[in-house]
Amino acid sequence: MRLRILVLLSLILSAAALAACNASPVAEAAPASANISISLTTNPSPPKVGNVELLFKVLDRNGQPLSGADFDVIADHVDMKGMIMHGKAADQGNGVYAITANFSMSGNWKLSVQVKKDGLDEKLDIPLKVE
Ligand SMILES: [Cu+2]
Repeated sequence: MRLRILVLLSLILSAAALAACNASPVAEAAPASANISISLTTNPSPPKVGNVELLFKVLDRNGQPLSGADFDVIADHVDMKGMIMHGKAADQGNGVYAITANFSMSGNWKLSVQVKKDGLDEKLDIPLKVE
């Protein structure tokens, strides 16, 4: 009987660990244009005031990872005028671009990203709620 309880307990624990694994990171948004789609994950997730790692995964029109692009990010605090951050996300390979942003305030932010590679030049806006 005692063994059975232990087995049950370990099953519950492993289920909880799996659930936690699946829950993070959460895709915040997946906007798309005719030529690319971008999915955003954040660390921590959901994003909180302070340093937040933003990971953008870019797929081309064929659904293939788009690497080697110039990836520009502007973060604008929508709730206020003139609170803007700007930077370049670094190519991590496999279509992933990373940048760490320091969000000094919670609320509604807008990430305006520009992806340039060869003849491609795409701009997309991604809303981001910071807790
Ligand atoms: Cu602000």
